[in-house]
Order: sequence, then structure tokens, then C-alpha cells
Amino acid sequence: MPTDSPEKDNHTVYRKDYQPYPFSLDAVALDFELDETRTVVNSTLTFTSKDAAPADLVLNAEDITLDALHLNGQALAADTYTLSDTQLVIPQLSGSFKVQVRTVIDPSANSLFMGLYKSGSGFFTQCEAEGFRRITYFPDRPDVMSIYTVTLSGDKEKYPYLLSNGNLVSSQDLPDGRHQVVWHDPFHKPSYLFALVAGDFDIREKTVQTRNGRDVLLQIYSDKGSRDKTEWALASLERSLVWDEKRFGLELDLDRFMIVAVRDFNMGAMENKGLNIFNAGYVLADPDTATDANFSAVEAVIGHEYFHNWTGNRVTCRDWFQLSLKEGLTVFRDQEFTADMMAAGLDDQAAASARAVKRIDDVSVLRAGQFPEDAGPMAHPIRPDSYESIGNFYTATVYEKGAEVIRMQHTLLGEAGFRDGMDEYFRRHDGQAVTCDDFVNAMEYVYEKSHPQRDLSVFRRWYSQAGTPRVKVTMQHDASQHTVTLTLAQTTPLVGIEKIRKDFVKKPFHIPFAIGLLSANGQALALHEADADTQDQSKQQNGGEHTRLLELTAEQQSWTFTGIADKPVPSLLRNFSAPVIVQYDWTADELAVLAKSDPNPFARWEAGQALATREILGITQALKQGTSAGLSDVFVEVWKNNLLDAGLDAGYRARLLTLPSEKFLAEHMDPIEPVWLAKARHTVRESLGLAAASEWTGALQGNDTPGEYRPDPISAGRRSLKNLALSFLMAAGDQAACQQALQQYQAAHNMTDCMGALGAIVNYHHGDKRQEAIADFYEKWQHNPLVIDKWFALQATAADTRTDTIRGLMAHPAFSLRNPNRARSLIFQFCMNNAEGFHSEDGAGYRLWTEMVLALDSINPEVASRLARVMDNWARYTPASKSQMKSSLEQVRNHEGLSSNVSEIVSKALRI
Ligand code: B3K
Ligand code: ZN
Repeated sequence: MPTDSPEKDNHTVYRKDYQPYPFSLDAVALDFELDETRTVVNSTLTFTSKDAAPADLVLNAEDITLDALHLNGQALAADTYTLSDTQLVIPQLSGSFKVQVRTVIDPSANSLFMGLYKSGSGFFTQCEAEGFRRITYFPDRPDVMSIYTVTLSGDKEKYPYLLSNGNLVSSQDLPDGRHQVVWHDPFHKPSYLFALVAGDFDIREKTVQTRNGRDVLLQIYSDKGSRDKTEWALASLERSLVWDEKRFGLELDLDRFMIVAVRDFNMGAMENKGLNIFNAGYVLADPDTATDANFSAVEAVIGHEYFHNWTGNRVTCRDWFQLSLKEGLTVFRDQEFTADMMAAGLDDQAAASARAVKRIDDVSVLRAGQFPEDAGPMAHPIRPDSYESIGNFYTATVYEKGAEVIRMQHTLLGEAGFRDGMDEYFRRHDGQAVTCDDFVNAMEYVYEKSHPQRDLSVFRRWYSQAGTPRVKVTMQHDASQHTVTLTLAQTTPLVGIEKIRKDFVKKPFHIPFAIGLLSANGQALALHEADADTQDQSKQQNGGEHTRLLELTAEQQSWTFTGIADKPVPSLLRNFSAPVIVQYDWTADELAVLAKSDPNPFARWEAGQALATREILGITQALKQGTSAGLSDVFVEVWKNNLLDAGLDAGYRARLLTLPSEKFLAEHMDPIEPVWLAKARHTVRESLGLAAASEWTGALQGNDTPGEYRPDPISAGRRSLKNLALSFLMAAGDQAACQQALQQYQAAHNMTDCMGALGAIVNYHHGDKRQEAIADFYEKWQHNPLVIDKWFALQATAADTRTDTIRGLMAHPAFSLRNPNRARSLIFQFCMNNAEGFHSEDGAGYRLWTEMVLALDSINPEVASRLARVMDNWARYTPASKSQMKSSLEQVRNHEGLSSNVSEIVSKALRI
């Protein structure tokens, strides 16, 4: 471990400083008198000292005022406690005692959407990570768990529904048109899982039976008038319940489970015990207003939050450094849920391809978001060692890489072993607040039983070291011995804070690395390992004799396979078995063999992406130098081959045929030149549209989905292939496709086709029809905020959109910076997903970013700091862009009154 702490300052919190709370909190009674501007919160906290010796009682606070304070029924004099903006300390308490605190808060003034806030005409809460301290003085840390009883009272007409966690105990009318409801949650929970909702809603509900025959009530609450859009959410919730019982043996523990949709929400959703609060965008879905991607996101997020009920709620985190304990694990669980749903009812081959589609999508997200993070100033291990603002650590690393680390344990233990490990974890820790180490200990206990003499000690480094490992592969074929030797060598650069820590030595990771070998004509070769001893360990369930799992645990290791007469083509890191970057010098012809014939559908996709990456990067250089930039024959041939491979499911084919994203490509460029990259990607799209015009036209015409809309993966796959074909043809200026897009826009009977057509028109149609379509869409959907978010996002990411368009749209009456979804749909989309516009040479994109980060920071720092992250990798751009980005960062850093959220991001970025 490092000996020094270069970032030491007053704001940094360190994992090593963890101390248990000296008191147990036996019971919490909360009483809310709800009022828009003056809500009174009375809380009664019953504590017992853990040790005989007295200790200070420290309660956290933020932006609240103390109205009254009693200890064991006696009012406390002001000189018997200390009060600051962030803490209330009652010194030297011991034994059992009761603290009563009254606070008065103004929910209508809460624009942070943390703590208790107003949205529309209702009240909502968000407490993770440290929002509860904005409601009342409290030990607001996840290892202080308690039993909550909550009394809510408010105006009955305005707020007919008063909801909180757990089970409903009683309700009664009060004088003056008010009513009162009492809730009791029988499970111990930390304050971050507390929730309160008050308002008037539509409800869709269903009673279902758990596997043990218990009736449970599932409810979806949404804005009045939106009940017709909650059918999919309720069905998704029911599927989640069934899946968790079947795959993990985990049952819903409460009598009712509520989901409430809200329009103002900082992120996707929140897993409060028994009362999930969701961004409306992850609840509401009907064919007219939601795309296939929206339907699948609703199902995935409902699954994710529901699965937290065990992984996060029943077993929670000891401290916030352990966040990946619940998030990585729950993302892994939701990924598996989606994969199982996609594969349900399909034959083996179709199921494998469906699962590969999910894996491709997840890996694409990881590479576009987490790989750059892991190479930049915010790089941190999945279990960080320090933070300034915990809100900044809900990152792609903690979530997505965290899920990969869980997935590797699943790969090493196998499905049955992993399930045993999970059972062991719950046996040991149900009802506790624990650490990532506790999780790995449970897995290791099972692993050691089936792998004598081995352990997970090297594997644990995934929790303590950041950075994406590079695995360099070399292959030696011995034609006389008919052997092939694969040598894997790993290196991981020092990243982020590791670079400035003295004596930080990076150690090798335990990398499960799945491989196969193909003959030059694409036949899968059987793998017989020369060293029989290691065979048992490296045989894996998910690939039979044609896939082998190599376990790289040192800097370099070799494996030899026998019976291979001719030089094979290696298929590497099948299924993306570890979050690493593979380096191997395939020829273009070898990549083409893999891209056309690899029996592992993930690796087949990967090979096509590698080929396309070379093509686009080559064309980027050619464009810069002004030389001719034609496509290579082998690349066009692979794309045509895959376009015509009717044996493949359409959704999988759409992934095969999609070009790598600009974000993925940028990771392969030094320095990054986003404008040239975007031009090159467009050129390739245009040229491929032309070169395979008849094949694309076939795909466009052969993938209709007539009849009633269904969001199933087969129909969604057909729509995605059709709309992909449309965009390639339109990029190539195909007139028939252009007509078809206009027609499809008018005739679409679902939002996927509508947006597919509108996207193609907005990006590739240059006549009057483009503006007409944009205006028509607004006219039609102006009353639906989630659809208008799409309208803003589409324009924000259009190829020719620059800051003038964005500023014009900011002046639109429908735009508001105060609603996070709206801010994200326009500003974030432009800054994050319109590289050409954002990085325009004149620096206008960076100036807009500066203004918006500061404007948002004064409203909602958590949302502002997400936007601030856009500049993370500023130092990797060309000198001209770099200096402009740097001065934007400095301008933000020097702004007076900057929040600690944004300050952490920009100062770390500038520390590079
Ligand atoms: N646990 C929440 C995230 C809370 C973020 C707080 N800044 C949602 C989720 O991951 O399920
Ligand atoms: Zn989560």
C-alpha cells in the first residue's frame, strides 16, 4: 500500500479511516407534517451504546435547521451539544437513550432533488448516498441500520396517497382536510433506503404469489393519465420476481412492492426498500411513445432495482467505498436477467446468439464509458480508496467494471459454484452491512472446495488496482510437432492517482481468458492441451472442447495445444471473459475468417469490429492527408457476407453490421481528433452504403414487422436491422431510401420506426422535408415530456448541429435546465454524443460547456458534475483543442462558490 496520501486535504474521505459507529440504533420513528414550503419532521431515535465507555453521538446534517432537541424527554440546553452546518454532536453518551429532533424543511426550494423535494404536485425523496441528512439530523451512513416506523400527514385532496417503506399499518382522517398514514418496515435498513412519496397518482397493480405461496401486491404509481403506459413495467416487475426466485432462490420479503414514477430525478431509479422511486423514463412505455431500446431499458432497470432488494438492501454496504458490492453485483444480475429473458423460448443456437447480443451491448457500453474513465484522471479501482464527493463515484467503473469483476467470478466458479457462493454470502451476511472482501470470501470458500491448492488472492487485486490491463498474445506454430503455443503477457499502466502515489507497484491480475482456434478456412479446431495437469481447471462450461479458459495469474504464461497441423487463427477473449484489451497481430484476412466463421458469436462480432476499426482509422489518416480513401475489398466482403447471412438472427446481424462507435474509435487514437474521426466514420458509412446498396436494400425490405407492435427481441432485432439499413442507404444518398424514410416516418405505428426514420431524415436529408419533419414531430408530441426529450436529443446529436442550434433550442419554451431529463436530452447529448459539434475548432462547444456546468452547478451539483466529466480526457486531444479545454476547466475551477461535486472533477482533471 502507498505510504503517503498526495490528495490529502480537508475534503477527502479515506477508506482506511473507517471506524464503526459506537451506538446501535434500535428504532427510528419519523413523523412528517407535509407542507410545500414548511414541512415539519419529528424524529425519535433510540440508541444503545456498543461499549460501556461513553462516546460522542454524531449526527449528520446538510441544509437543515434544528427546531427542537430532546434527550430522554428533556430539552437540551444549547451549551450541552455542538451544532455546525454539517453535524450535531451530543458529547459522551452511554447506555440506552432516546434523542428527539425536530427540523423544518422547505421541499419546494430543494432543486438538488436530494432529500425531500417537490416534483409536479407531489413530494418525493432521494436519500442515496447522503440525502437523508437533508431531512433530519441522523447517523447518515450505511452501516447504521434500524427499524423504521413512519407517520405521514398531509392534505388529503392534494396528496391522497401517502407512501413510505414496508407495510401499511393504519390510515385515518384528520381535521382540516388532512389525513394521516402510518408505515412500518420490519427489515433493518440504512437511512439511504428510506423513502417517502405523497401525491395523486394512477395505479396499476397485481397480486402475485411467491414460490412459497405468499400473496404479494405489486403496484406501479404514475402521473394521473399515464396508466396506459405502465403495463410493461408491471409485467417486467413480475418477471423480475419470478427470475430471482428461479435463478438465485431469492424471494420478495415484503407484502407489497411499490414503484413510483417521477419526472424530476437525478438518475435512473432508486431501490428504496419496498418503495422504489423511478425516473418516469424507466417506467412509462407504450408502442406509440417508447422505442425498443426504451422497452428493454425499462425491463432492465426494473429488474436492477428489484434485485437490489437482496443485493444491496438485505445485505448492504459497510461504507460507500464498498458501493460496488451492491452495484457491480446487481448490474451483473440485471445483465443476466436480460440475457435470460432474451434467450427464453429459443433453440440453443438462437439462444446463444440472443445472449451474445446482450453481451455485445454491455461490452460496448463498458468500452465507450469505462475504458476511458479507467485511463483518465478519475480512474479508480472498483472499490475506491478515497473520494471527495461520494456522488461522483457512481461511476462506470463501480457499476460496469464492477459487474465484469463479478462475471469473472461467475466464470471461474461456473453457474453452480457461483450460486453456491451467493447462498453462502447470504447465509453469512443477511441483515448486515459488509465489504467487498466479505463477498469474495464467500466465493473463495466455494472456489477452494472445487479447486484445491488455489485461492482468489490474486483475483482480489481487481478490487484494489485501477486501469485496464493489456494482454499481449503471441502464437507460435510448430509445423513439425503440430503444436501451437499461445503466450499471454499482461501489463497495466499506472492510472489516475496511482501515478502520483509513491512506491505504487502494480501487480498482475487473475485474468480468465477464453480462447478458441480456427483453421484458415474457418473450421473450429478441437483443443488438446499438452500439459494434461491443467486441463481440468481450464475446461469450461461455456464452450465445450472448442473453447478453453486460460487462467493468466502471472505477468506471462504459455499454453501449448497439440494436434494442429496448420497455422490456426486464434479467437481470443471469447465472450469478453475479462475486462482487458487484447493485443494480437491478426492479418486482415485472419480477421475476415473470424468475422465470417467464428462459432463464438461474441468473438465473431469482435473480429468485424477490429476490421472496421482498422478501416476507419486508416481512412481518418487518408482524409487528413488529402489522399484517396477507398474501402478495402476484404472489409466490404465481410460486411456483404454478414448482410446476406440469413441464418443469423436480425438483431445479432444488426450488431455485426454496426460500425464501432466514435468513443470506441477514439480510444485507439493518439492524439484524439474527433472531427476527422467523425468524417472518416461518415465516409465509411457512405461508401459501405454504396458498395453494398443492393444488400442493404434487401435488409431494408426484408425486415418489416407487420401487425401489432411487440417489444420482443426477434421483432426488435428486425426493426434495428431495417433502420440500420435505412441509415446506411441514406448516408449514401440513395433516393429510394430517402423516400422510404419519409414514408416510414408518416406511416410508423411505433416509436422505434418513427425515430428510425426521423433520425435518418435529420442526419441525412438535406431538403425542406427535414425541418418539416422536426416541426411535425414536436407538434404531435409536445404534451409528452419523454417524447420531447427524444426530440431534443435527436437534434443535439445530429451530424451538423453546432452550438448555435443548441442555443436556439435552449430558448425553446419546452427547454428547462431544472429538469434533469431535459438538461440531459439537449446539453449532455450535445457535449457527450456530438463530437464533431462539441469539439468544433472555434471552441464554441467548450464555452457552452463552461456556461452550462456553472449554471447547472447552482441548481443541482450532482447533475452538473456529470456534465463536468465530459472534459476528463482533455489531455489526450490535439494541442489546439487541449489548450482550449484546459482553459475551460480552469474557468470552472476558479469559479467562486463551486460545489464540492464539480470541484472534485475539474481539479482532478487539471491535476494530470
Ligand atoms: N442506487 C441508485 C443510485 C443512487 C445514486 C445516488 N447518487 C440506483 C441504482 O444503482 O440502482
Ligand atoms: Zn444499482
